[in-house]
Amino acid sequence: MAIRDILIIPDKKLRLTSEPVKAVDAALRTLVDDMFETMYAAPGIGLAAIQIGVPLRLVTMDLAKKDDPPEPLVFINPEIVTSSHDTSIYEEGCLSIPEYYEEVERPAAVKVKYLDMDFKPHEIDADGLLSTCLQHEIDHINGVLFIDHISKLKRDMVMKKFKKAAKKSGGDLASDKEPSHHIG
Ligand code: GNR
Ligand code: NI
Repeated sequence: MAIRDILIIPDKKLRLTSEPVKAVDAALRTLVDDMFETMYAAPGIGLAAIQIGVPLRLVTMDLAKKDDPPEPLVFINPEIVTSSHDTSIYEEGCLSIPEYYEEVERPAAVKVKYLDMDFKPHEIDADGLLSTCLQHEIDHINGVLFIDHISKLKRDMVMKKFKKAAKKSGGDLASDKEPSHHIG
């Protein structure tokens, strides 16, 4: 098992449309193990494979309360079948947009079909945090981020901040970094 690096915006890979998982083999099991290790270490309650740079339609999740036993969930090729007309608002965060939190309005309930690790199909009716988290992760596998659901003004501010941070820290040659008198 290994903790993998989580991609941070503005990494372009986060905008890819992920490809369906074709089979559960040893490589996929290792990937799922690594996703759980990475998600628990972060810590986060959900992770899409693309967040560690793998463009597959694969999601891990654990919504167990702190101090309760872990409840690891795997969703392979998840799809929203139906969405409720009524909506709910949750404050969301994303491991690919660290330390930024904003309220997002989404359908309150969704019916989601997916495959399990035996490639057996399931359908679940989700509401509450499970509904929000499934929609957030299914967005990821379609290259969509939660900031796409907030105002353009807020989104532009967040993108600007993370683009600046990426430029300062390693995205560029050392010679391209701003002089030290700009630090602080
Ligand atoms: O850890 C996470 N918390 C969270 C909180 C509210 C709504 C969605 C999430 S998912 C997020 C982890 C993540 O970035 N998954 O893609
Ligand atoms: Ni996320």
